[in-house]
Amino acid sequence: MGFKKLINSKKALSLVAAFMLIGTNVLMAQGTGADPKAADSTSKADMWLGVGYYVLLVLLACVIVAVVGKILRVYDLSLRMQGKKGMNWNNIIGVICLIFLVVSMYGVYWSFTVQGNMILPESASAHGGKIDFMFWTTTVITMFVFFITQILLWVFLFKYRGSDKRKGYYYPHNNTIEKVWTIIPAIVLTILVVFGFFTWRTVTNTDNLKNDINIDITGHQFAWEIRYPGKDGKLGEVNYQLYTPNNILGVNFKDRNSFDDQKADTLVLPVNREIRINIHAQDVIHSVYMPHFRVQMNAVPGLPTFFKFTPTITTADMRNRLDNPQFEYLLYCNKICGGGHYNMQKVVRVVSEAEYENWIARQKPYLTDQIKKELHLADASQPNKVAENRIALNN
Ligand SMILES: [Cu+2]
Repeated sequence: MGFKKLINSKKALSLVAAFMLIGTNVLMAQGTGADPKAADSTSKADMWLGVGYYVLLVLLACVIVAVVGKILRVYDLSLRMQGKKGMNWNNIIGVICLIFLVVSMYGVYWSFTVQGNMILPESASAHGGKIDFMFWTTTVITMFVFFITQILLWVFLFKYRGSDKRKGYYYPHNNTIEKVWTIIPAIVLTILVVFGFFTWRTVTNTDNLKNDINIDITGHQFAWEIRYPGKDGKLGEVNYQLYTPNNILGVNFKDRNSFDDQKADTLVLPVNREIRINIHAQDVIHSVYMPHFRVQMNAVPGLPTFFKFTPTITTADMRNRLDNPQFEYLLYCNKICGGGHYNMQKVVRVVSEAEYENWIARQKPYLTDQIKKELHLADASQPNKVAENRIALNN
């Protein structure tokens, strides 16, 4: 094969693409591996060793299959050389199809029993039941279709495997079959989509916003920042242009509502109260994901989004129900937003109203002494002075 031909060959190109992909991953791993923690870099090295191990395992399996195939081929040729009838490849392929069906069905069973146990516990929010109902309806329908089609496909392949005794029946077209397999999936999918649309509408219906708690959640590479509205229940405005290393959310202190805003490390929520989380992103798209509450909403830079929900089970209650004293609700990032994406996690704690009041009273104000100094604010309780502050220059 000439060099030009090699360059043009699809195989060579896909090999190069695969190597480039692996190379990018290694580079990204090195980027985050700059972390001084030695333990972290050891675990990274272990991870790559693990990946290498599985890649080698797959290659080994391919070699074994190729060798067995060659041995059978040689055996087949030697039979023919002796004037005997060679191996019946049609039967072999037919049986392989049946074996594949059995093995893959066992895989499905394994997946249901082993991974099925990792399924989320009951929903801890008022709307979660609706999402779960949709999830299970879709799962049951798709599983039903999956089993029927897979069994038909592989049994058909076995039953009608190539044979010298019969000839393939030429059957080019049948309008009825075309209609059946187009119209039925179309109806089922339409029902699922319309059903999903109405569920989403009820989940995101914001007409009855009363007495809710407004909380800002801001994503950046690679952490979530949480801001509570303080006693007035109102969050001060944010503007990314006001960002400073101390005022990392770019809170606008010309807005009086921002004076009593508080920052928190944990997202603490009172049970059975409506929560409105306002979602911001400062760099790339992140996604607020709280699976136990069946909540997910993208965090898009420049386009604040929100999600409203009501937690219904306290953390303590859930620990009892799951018989797991370590259990915590978690807030994750659900967009692969860069090398430290896995680290974007916060604990969410659902507590009683009294515990919440007690906790919120102990949270520090967002307006720290450093920010006051930065803004030349001698005393934040004198909002009149704010109009003259330095941030005016930023506008
Ligand atoms: Cu993220």
